[in-house]
Parts: sequence; C-alpha cells; structure tokens
Amino acid sequence: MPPEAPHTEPRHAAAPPLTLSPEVAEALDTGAPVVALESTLLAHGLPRPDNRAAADDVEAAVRAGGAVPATIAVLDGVPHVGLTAEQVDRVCADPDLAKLGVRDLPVAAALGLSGATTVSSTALLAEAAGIGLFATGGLGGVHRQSADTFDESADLTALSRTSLAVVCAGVKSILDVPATLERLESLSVTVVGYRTRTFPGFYVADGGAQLDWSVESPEQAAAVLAARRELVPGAVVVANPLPADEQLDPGLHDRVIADALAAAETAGVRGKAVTPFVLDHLHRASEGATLAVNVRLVLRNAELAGRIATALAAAAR
Ligand code: PSU
Ligand code: MN
Repeated sequence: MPPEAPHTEPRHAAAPPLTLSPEVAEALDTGAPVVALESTLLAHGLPRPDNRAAADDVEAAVRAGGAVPATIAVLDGVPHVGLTAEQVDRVCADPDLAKLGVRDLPVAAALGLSGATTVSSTALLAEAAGIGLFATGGLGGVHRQSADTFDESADLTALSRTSLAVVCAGVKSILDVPATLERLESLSVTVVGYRTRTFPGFYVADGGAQLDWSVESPEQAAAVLAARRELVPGAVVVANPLPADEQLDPGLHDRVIADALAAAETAGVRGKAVTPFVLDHLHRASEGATLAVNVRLVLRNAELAGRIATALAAAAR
C-alpha cells in the first residue's frame, strides 16, 4: 500500500497573487490610510485623452483626503495595486484594453492579458491587498429593461462578498435606480447616505429614492465599516451626492439619457459594452457636460474616501 498522502487543507479560494507598488506596500505595512481606485472608469468610462489627466487628479484627490491612492489594473496577467505613471499611461492609452470583472480575472491571469478592473474586480483585489476604502463614480446595477435582458452588473453580488467601504455618487443613472437599491437590500449590502437620506443619482443629486440611514462624518462612516467587518462579510456603500449647484441640469440629464439608451438599443449593444457605449454617447450628446460632471463627482468621492480611510486608520491605532 502506498504511504498515506500528507494531509492537505481543502483548497479554498486563495488570495490572488498581487503586485503592490512600494508606496502602497509601505502604507499597508505601517497601517497608513489607503484608498483603492478602479481603472475601468478611466479606460472605458472617460474618453481618451481626458482620462489621463483625470487619473492623476483622482489620485491627487485621495492624497488631499490624507490617504495613499492605489489604482488597480491587470497588466500582462498580474493584478497591480498602485500603478506607476507609465502603467497609468498604458491603461489610459490602449483602445483595446479589456474590461475585467471578477469572472474575467482568471482568464487574464492564465493567458497573461491586460485589462482595466471594474468595481467588482477592484473590490475583490483591494480586499485581498488589505485595503478598506474604495472610491469610484457610480456603481453598476440593474439596467432598465433588465426583466427582458437579465442585465444586472456583477458589481452588486461582488459587494455582497467583499468587506470594504465604497464611496460613490450612487449608481449610474442610466440604470433602474430603485431596482438596484432593492437588489442591494436583498444582497445585504449596507447603504448609507453621506449627509443625506436621498440616494444620489450620479450626475444629479437626487436619484429619486430614499435611504434609511445617513452618516454625518468620515468618523461615522469608518465606524459603520468597522462594525460591518465584525458582523459578516459585505460592503458598506457610502453614497455621496453632488451638491445641487454642481449637478447636471436635470432636464438635460433626462433628455440625453433617454437618447443614449435608445441609441444603444438601436445599435444592438449588449453585455459589458452597454455601460461604456451609453457613457460615451452621453458625453458627446451633452457636448462634454456629462464628462465634466462625471470627473467632478469622482474627485469628490476620492477625497471623501481619503478622509474615511484616515479616520479608519486613526481608530485602529
Ligand atoms: N463609474 C463611473 N464610470 C464607469 C464605471 C463606474 O463613473 O465607467 C464602471 C465601473 O467600473 C463599473 C462598471 O464597475 O462601470 C459597470 O459596468 P457593467 O454595467 O458592465 O457591470
Ligand atoms: Mn451588464
């Protein structure tokens, strides 16, 4: 009889191999505040070449909030947490860069491919790196017509499994916002408004739905995340609206969105191409108005995430 094989633990999903930038690694080692940033909004949500300046501005906003930015992307099969300027150039310049959700990460890893990470995959990689805060523009969610298309972003289920706080301006208003909030409830994702009980509508301050809870300070947001981590895995969505005087004109908003969704339908766009197509259509149809508002809200979210990360780090000391 062959000798008994050594006992091995059943294989659970292991932490994926990551490359941390020296600055991010040091910050994590010393317990300094860090904020993860996604790269899909740069590569697929903003037009070239404006996306390159936005990438720097978003990192600067995190620093203004007191934290170290960690932009995340997959390069040649390896997830990078914290990018060099040359790596950001690559993400922003390549028109053929893939859009990688969680399910795409194994393919990229195995085949050595490069791609930008969405909210879902950024959250997973940030959590694996030990980062507690994540800033983006608007979450993916339930698309209008989803009853026919089944189009619901993997962002939602990913956030039900990852333990971090995501600062966003709500969900993209091209979506069915109330349905997305219902799904976040089903998935037990914690949702709090930042100084508001009105769920923001991405480009506009009011997304047309109410929230049960709000927090009034970065310290309160950090405390909610700390309490969530003690309870059960899952994210805390911190919904941070644009001030009314910085939002897109609501009339223009409703017009251009109806137009963009109709254009996507006519063009037969499906799957993960829908969100980039619609955002691009909006930027052009509004003559850059949606682009300016989109960048502004991402910067505000990045700075607030920096402040919450700072409060989280202070509470842990
Ligand atoms: N927020 C933005 N712009 C974007 C996105 C978010 O301000 O482009 C991206 C995020 O990466 C999000 C993705 O995860 O859109 C959702 O894509 P989909 O609907 O295909 O899941
Ligand atoms: Mn989709």
